[in-house]
Amino acid sequence: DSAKPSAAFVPTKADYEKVYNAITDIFDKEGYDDGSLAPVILRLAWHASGTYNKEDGTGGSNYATMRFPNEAGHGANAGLSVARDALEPIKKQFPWISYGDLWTLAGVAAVQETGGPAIPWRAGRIDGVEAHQTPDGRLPDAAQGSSHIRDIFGRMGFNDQEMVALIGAHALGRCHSDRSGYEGPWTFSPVTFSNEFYNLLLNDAWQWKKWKGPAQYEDKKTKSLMMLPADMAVVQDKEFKKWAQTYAKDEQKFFDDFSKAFSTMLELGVPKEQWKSEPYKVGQPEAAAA
Ligand code: CCH
Repeated sequence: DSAKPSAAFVPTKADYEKVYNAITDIFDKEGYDDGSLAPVILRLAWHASGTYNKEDGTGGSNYATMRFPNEAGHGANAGLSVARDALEPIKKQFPWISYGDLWTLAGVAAVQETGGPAIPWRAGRIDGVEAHQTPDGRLPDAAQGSSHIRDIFGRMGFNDQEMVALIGAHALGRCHSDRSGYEGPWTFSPVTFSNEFYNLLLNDAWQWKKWKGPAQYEDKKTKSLMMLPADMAVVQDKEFKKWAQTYAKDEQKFFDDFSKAFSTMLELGVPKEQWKSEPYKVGQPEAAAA
């Protein structure tokens, strides 16, 4: 029985399918934001992985150190307790899965169930200890521009194209004034994964929002959408802009590139010998049939 922990229990792909299905069952939540927990859960998977430093191998998704108060309290992680708490009953239901595997698999589900590409994923992360936590400041600061984005994502090992593809995840979800200080969604359909982020960034007129909060942009036409200064860098920087234009024109190319980069991101910091298999696709029709 997959629900019972035991030293002898070796989960198979079918067991991860069960976890995946339990995760997708909690996404719909009437009255919360735009009706889905998928965006905030995707953000948890990214913040759990994006602390990686390729120079010394610290950080990344391996140890799920956001469970500890210090890292949970980093400014960038404000509000992510919503996602961690929502996943806790699933950890109870499947105690054999590590937090790192659970959170990253939940990120995969968030992308796939909102209409995004299949994200290859594999198991093998282990729960670490408090000493594995990384210092504050490893995640991007939304108030900054392209050189900061290159520093932060370059430290994880990503190139320009991958950075631009990854930030396209802002098609999903919204900013919360009581979490980051920023406010509002990036697109008109914040629970649908699409290339809309690039289309809006390139084709809408944007102006600074006049308000007491941190400097952010609003669309001139409806004033209901937002962009962060770091988002705007994606069209202000010539090299970044080329990729934004590519992804605005070709959603399939965005999906392909996002899938590769995000799959890589979810594996950052995990030693090779820990992986239990080659990456596979969970929650896809072919997987269900297998
Ligand atoms: Fe992001 N993001 N993100 N982001 N993000 C925020 C929300 C989401 C930056 C800043 C912010 C990625 C890259 C960046 C999501 C996915 C990704 C917020 C609002 C800020 C600020 C938080 C709040 O108030 O709740 C910056 C800066 C960068 C890069 O420079 C990447 C990469 C990903 C995923 C691959 C998602 C999803 C959200 C919505 C969360 C929600 O609760 O709706």
